[in-house]
Amino acid sequence: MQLRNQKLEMDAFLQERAEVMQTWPTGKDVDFEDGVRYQLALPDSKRFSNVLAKAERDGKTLSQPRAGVALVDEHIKLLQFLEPSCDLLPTTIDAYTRLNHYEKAAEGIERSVAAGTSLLNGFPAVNHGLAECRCVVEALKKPVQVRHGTPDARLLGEITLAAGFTAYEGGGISYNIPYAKKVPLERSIRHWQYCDRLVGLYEERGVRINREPFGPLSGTLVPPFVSHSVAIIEGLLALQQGCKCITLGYGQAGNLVQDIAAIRALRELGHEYFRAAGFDDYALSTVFHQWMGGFPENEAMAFAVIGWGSAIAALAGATKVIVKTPHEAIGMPTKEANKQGLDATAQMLNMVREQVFPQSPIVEREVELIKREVRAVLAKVFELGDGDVVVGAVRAFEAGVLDVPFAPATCNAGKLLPVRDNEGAVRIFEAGRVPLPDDVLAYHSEKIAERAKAENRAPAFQMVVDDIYAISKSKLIGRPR
Ligand code: 8ZB
Repeated sequence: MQLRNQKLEMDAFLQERAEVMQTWPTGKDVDFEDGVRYQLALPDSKRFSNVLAKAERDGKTLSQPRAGVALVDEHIKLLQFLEPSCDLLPTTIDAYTRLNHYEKAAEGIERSVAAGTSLLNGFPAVNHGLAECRCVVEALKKPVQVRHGTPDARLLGEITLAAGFTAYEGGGISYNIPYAKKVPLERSIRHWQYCDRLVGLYEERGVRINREPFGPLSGTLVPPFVSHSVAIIEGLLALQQGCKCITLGYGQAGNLVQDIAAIRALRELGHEYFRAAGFDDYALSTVFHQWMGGFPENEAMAFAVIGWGSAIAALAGATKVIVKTPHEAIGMPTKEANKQGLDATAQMLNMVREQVFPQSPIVEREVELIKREVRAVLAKVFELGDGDVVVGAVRAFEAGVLDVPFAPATCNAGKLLPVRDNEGAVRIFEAGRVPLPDDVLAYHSEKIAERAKAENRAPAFQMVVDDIYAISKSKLIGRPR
């Protein structure tokens, strides 16, 4: 049967649930009713959606790190260390768990115990199980989100939500295309319908769980319209399964005007498409990711990248900002480096918070451009799906209508090529099979021609390569030397 954008039937969901819970022994400890009771007893201050809603009302941009280590006690110590320096907490899940390789994660835990240090790149929540996950939630005062990169996150969701985590990152597209090579898109979308349905069941019981599609995708020169199109599709899929608290995300591209316009366009387009689909009972917020591409190794330079991202997040009015660390170029940050990223971010947010970026026709124009691009792509998605956004999304990836630059998934065309213009905004060098209006494409070509002229070279793939490395080499635009 063809996968469609329909709320999963309860019987089918429960049957599937029984299977999911058997995929690893810790599944048997999960009891939904107990999860609901536990969630309802959490104080408001620990509920992600409450903190987001208050920030929306106050016009405040919140900060959130990434963090996760192998062992429960160390993970708690890490989060307690970061807690005073941020507004929202993460639990970043390790790569084995993301791939459902729980045996490997178990080995990683054992080896970490023996080594006296974390040998996993995140917290293996499934292996630790419900009670241990609750210890994490209990040990903290601020809300905690599960952050990962998992095409099949059903068991992880069951365990962590029953354990009292109040936000869940990911989506069937955004946790497949940038993260997996060979997972069929229908399969990851189907598995995320399950996750969204589970969140929807908590919602039905009065438990608000925040859902955040992963905005930045490959994190490499992704044009705003590409990630916005995916974010809106995943928002629609989540709402369809009963989710009610959605945070749409975007990864910093580097140009002031484009980044401010992108956050505005994302929020406005989100409401436009959600309402058009008949949803009105939902909360929408936005997340801005500090630069997701290559970082400079020099820590002082890395702080400048972090600072610029923080300034834009505040000026753009994003609800929260995901924070990088001065160790980004090297690998996993120490807890001290993680805190430094948060402190640098807090200083900038506090200085920029009261300032409003002036009304500007240039920003206005960029907002309109992004909106036209997203509408063109999504119109084609709906057309390909005969009105069904799931069918449309799968066919759109097959057709190269949805195309994420530099993503590993074989179901992604990889024909769209982005490049920076003369002011560093990400433009379309080659559209591949993405159906953008002719005048929009002409505008992108014009902006790229401006740069080519300034650099006295023809636009070519070398420019794209230069751009990919530019920020790590202390520039925004990859100019020839
Ligand atoms: C797609 C997200 C990549 C970013 C960071 C990477 C990179 C991944 C952890 C982490 C702190 C972790 N990241 N796992 N940061 N602790 N366990 O996510 O460094 O910036």
